[in-house]
Amino acid sequence: MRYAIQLVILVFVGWHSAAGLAQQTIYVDGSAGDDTWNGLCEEWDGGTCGPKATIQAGIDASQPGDEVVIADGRYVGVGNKDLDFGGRAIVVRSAGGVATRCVIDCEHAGRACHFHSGEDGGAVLRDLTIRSAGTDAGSVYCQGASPTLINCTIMDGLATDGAGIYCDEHASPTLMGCTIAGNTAGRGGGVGCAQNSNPTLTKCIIRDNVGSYGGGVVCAQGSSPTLTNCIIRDNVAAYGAGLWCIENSCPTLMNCTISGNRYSDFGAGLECDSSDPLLINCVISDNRADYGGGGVNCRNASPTLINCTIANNVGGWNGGGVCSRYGSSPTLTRCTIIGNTSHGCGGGVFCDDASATLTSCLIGDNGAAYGGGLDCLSNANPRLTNCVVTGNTAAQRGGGVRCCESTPTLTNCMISGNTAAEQGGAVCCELTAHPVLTNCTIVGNSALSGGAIFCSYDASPTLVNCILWSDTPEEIHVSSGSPVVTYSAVQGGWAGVGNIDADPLFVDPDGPDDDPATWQDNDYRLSPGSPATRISRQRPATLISMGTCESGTATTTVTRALIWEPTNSAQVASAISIATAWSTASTSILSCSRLPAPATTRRSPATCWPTPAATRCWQTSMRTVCSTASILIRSCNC
Ligand SMILES: [Ca+2]
Ligand SMILES: [Ca+2]
Repeated sequence: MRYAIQLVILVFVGWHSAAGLAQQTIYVDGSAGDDTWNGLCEEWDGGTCGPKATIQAGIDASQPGDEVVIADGRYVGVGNKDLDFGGRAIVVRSAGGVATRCVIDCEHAGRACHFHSGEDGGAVLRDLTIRSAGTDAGSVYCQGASPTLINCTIMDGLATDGAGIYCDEHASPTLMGCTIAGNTAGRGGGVGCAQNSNPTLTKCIIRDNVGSYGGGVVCAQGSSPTLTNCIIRDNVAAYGAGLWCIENSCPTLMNCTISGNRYSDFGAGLECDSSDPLLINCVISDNRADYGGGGVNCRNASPTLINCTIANNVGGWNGGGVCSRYGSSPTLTRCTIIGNTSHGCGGGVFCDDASATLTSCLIGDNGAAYGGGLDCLSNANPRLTNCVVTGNTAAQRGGGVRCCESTPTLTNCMISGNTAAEQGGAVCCELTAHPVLTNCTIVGNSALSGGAIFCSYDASPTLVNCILWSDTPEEIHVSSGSPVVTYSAVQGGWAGVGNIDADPLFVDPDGPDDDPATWQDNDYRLSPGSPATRISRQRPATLISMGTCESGTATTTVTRALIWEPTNSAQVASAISIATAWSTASTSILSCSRLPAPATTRRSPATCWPTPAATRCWQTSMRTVCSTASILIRSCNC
């Protein structure tokens, strides 16, 4: 009997919904309408049929499945703001389909819309401009509701939280093709996410917003939005001008550009605090922080970046590109970290009492006072594998890498063409630093002393199977300390088991252009018959190559692009799975990242030996932010 009753109820509900789906169009016309009319006629018929005058009257007259169509114009005042769908699955859109011509202007008193009745994706705002809200939260406020916004512009709003859109209490709205611009809030000038809210933003632009925290986007209290093909630019905040992620919030960004965000103390592009975002195929460029982490700042955080370009960012004191502190451990795979600067430590990457894992990354053309490419300070133990550290500059010590009380591990890395005005052109080791370099080629670096390696204050680097050659004024300079060098080729010689002092016979160390300073074309593979190849037979069996690579052993170039525009969580998971598989493949994996235009330090291609000049365009249907330059790094598996 109970089953039968349930069945009857289901049938009744089904019939009722079906009746509601007989779609009607409710017309709203602010200048020619009247709220006493029924809304069913676009123009008044002289009786009761004519457009409503206010948007709320149109919504109130609608049934689930209806469309409320708004004539172009500017809508202000009661009935045209603080809109409430009342849980209806309806489409509210402009008649003309052009957002700029149909404007809901809140005149800085109230918000445009408050979704708080469990609305789902069937509740739609489309082709509208929402402007000048003045409220506690959100020009559009989604409170435990997940509506859809398509081709809307939200601008000039003022709020305490999430001035553009605020997502709260498990709200997961979908935004497609929206622009959120010029809004101002205490937290989340453009987008605010709190209390496990996971909005999805696709092809959205979040620009010129201002917040004390999170100028563009705030992710807080376990909120993990997904942004695909989005641009987050020119936002301003004291912390996290682009994105501010705190309290275990782990957004996913794919094919996004985070650029030109500024005036942050820390984390101008992306600030991660106890949060682990995932970024794939993203560009983080031209962001400026006053103190640290121009591109990315990590505080007890472990973000993952795959195939990302971190370019031309400025970290005032530390970490122009990436700043890792307070036990953080970011993972960067096939990333390009290029042209970043800081006045203090770590032009490219700065690790302070923290680690980082960099695989198949390029750290090039960065600059700082200490550690032009990478600075490791106070128990910092980053691991670099298959990386190229090249063309970086230190105004004082450690052109490529500086280590202070730290134990970084560099395996199969190329450290070339770095410059320090004082000590340690390639690697400067200070204060009981114990870096471990295995299978590394250190070549063409220069400094006042210790072109390749400089040791002071009881530093004790370990080098195995390395090549140190053509560094000026000498390869190794020990002020105090005890470097241990074995099975290595060192120009000028160095005491140690298996070491040789013989030209390793690089294929073409200055490249086809015969200029050692232009590192892009320099070819540091070993020629057949290189003494470094012969000596390699004496090395421990587990180590198969001296330096980063030998000629004639390179496997077929493999270039793969992760081009993906996921439309659901399963596809996102699949993309992550593929990217992860690539990052662990043992054959030649090339990293290609797009550089934003104009990029002042565009290089192509950069590698430890010539590769086909592959120019690739990444698919972003938002716009062509991609690739007139492609930088390739081949990880060697000689
Ligand atoms: Ca040459
Ligand atoms: Ca050259």
